[in-house]
Amino acid sequence: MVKVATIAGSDASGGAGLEADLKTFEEYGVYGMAAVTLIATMDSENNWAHRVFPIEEAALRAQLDTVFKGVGVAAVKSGMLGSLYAVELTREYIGKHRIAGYVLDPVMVCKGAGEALNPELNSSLEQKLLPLAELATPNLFEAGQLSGLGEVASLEQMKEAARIIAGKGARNVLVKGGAKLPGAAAALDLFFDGRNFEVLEAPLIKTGWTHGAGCTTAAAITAGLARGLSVYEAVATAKRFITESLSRSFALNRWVGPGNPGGWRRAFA
Ligand code: PXL
Repeated sequence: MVKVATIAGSDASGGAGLEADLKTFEEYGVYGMAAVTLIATMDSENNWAHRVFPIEEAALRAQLDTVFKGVGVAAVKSGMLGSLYAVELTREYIGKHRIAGYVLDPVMVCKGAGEALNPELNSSLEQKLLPLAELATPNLFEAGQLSGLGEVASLEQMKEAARIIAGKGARNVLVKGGAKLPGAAAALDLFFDGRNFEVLEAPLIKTGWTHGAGCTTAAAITAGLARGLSVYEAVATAKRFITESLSRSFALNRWVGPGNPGGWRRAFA
């Protein structure tokens, strides 16, 4: 059995975080494990306001021991870490267990939350985790932060950000423009392997229900790597996966709608 793990927050609404990761791993036919870093909750009676409950350090370490010791995970993804000790522990376990297929999803904002979560964590993430990453998967906002460019709003700026982020240690970078690039006629992401750029395009899916798209994409790439795909193949496959997922997204309630990882199965069954 191919085993993969996510180090991520729990999204109680089920669309993002480790819930999205585990659903995605299942679709890829790999065995998913999870070390939860924090629990995010949302208030449906107060504008879907987010609250974050960190998991204490000893509990996170004990989960990482459970996940890594004697298991042989083929690839690992990290998502929302939420604390300096979660960054440190992630570095320690990825390093100690020599995880070659480490996908760093540098989650800094939740859709709907607006503001950056724990901005003071960003430099720690950059210094401690980027150098271990086989792939970093920033969205436009995160690419702007990690690169120091601030705003990233064009393909040229995506390229510049990818180059800078690779220079900080990530072996490969996927800047996820998705539907967010101003004026984009397609969902457009940029892959950089340290030398060459590849632009990945998919049809724009006209939906506001995109919760969890970033988590799902990074989880799909992680599962692809675990199954032996090259980094580029894993990225290109994940692009098709997220497109199917978003084409079957739905309203969970009046505030939020998740993608639907099962869309893949329905499309190709
Ligand atoms: O979509 C980013 C994200 C990641 N991880 C957790 C979240 C969210 C957004 O809600 O709750 C746990």
